[in-house]
Amino acid sequence: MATSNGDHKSTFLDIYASLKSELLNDSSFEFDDASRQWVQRMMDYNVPGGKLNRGLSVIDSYKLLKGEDLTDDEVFLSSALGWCIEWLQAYFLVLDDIMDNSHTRRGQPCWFKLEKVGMIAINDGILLRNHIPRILKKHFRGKAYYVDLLDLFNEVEFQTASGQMIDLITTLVGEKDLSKYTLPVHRRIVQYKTAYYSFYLPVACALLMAGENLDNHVFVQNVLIEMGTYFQVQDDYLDCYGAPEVIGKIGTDIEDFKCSWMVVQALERANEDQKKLLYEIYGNADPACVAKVKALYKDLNLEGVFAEYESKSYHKLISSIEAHPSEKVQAVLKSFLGKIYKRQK
Ligand code: GPP
Ligand code: MG
Ligand code: MG
Ligand code: MG
Repeated sequence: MATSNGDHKSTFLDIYASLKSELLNDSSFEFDDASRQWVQRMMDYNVPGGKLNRGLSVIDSYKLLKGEDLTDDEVFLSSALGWCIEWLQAYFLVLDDIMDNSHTRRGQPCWFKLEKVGMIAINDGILLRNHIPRILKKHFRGKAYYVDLLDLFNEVEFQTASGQMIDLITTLVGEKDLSKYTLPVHRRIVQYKTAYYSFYLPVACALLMAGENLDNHVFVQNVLIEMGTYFQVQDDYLDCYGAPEVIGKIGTDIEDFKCSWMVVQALERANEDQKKLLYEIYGNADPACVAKVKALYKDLNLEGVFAEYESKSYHKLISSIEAHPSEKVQAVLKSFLGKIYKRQK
């Protein structure tokens, strides 16, 4: 079977160091000590500290598609694409944490929370976003799939920003109305804000490297979107039940009046009194209100509802994957699913 993440991780981290150093010596900008130091610290703080699942998946997926060991050059290129996704994620998270008014991320204060950073974080997010086409230009300009790669990153960024937009306008302060929080609304938000960039993008990068035309892989895209939806449901669940020391962030979905899978499930199961209570207190940042919402989730046994959802989704995904004619593609999809099934962080 496939090489596990662990085998590639140290090489992957070495490649981060080399991409970073290229960016810090970019000839299109005259860095001085202060600006080089700022960008270096900003990248180190925001880019490499996550689980790296998305980035590592490009290498793993490409290896499974190729069916044999990768050359050093292929390891470098698939890792560079993996890092582009981690850069994209860093850019999204820096900005998302401002928009969600979050406290911590990956076990440290959110970047914008640092005293010296504040709203400079917005520009840092823009810089991180600009690093991606610079990495792609330097390492992929001569490849037959270069244009498709640029197009892929542009499409996926657009889809994610659109998902973020519906996440945010659904939550508009002053228009707090729980009656619009339904499963189809939730599904639409998470498909766009999470699934494309977290699941489709890594596999699509590997497919492009393998010389495939993405138009022939709509089935794969659909499976990955299902997987991404399942992943964001886990994220919503962990926002409420995950231990901050483990997930590295403090949940804010209840305070932020988010259209989370949790509240949607609660609304489906609540009796009239419970609904009334939810309408009154959901979105109130007072810790006593947050605690009451969590107690209601407990009364409605959302932990059990989630456990059932998790196992159902897993089995559905496995049977979809097994319907794919290519064993290599099946292996790519199963390996990705294996990385997230029953995740605790
Ligand atoms: C995650 O939602 C969504 C994103 C990180 C996409 C952000 C997109 C932008 C264009 C900024 P979340 O808020 O539930 O994630 P978390 O729980 O990690 O904060
Ligand atoms: Mg958000
Ligand atoms: Mg957030
Ligand atoms: Mg979340």
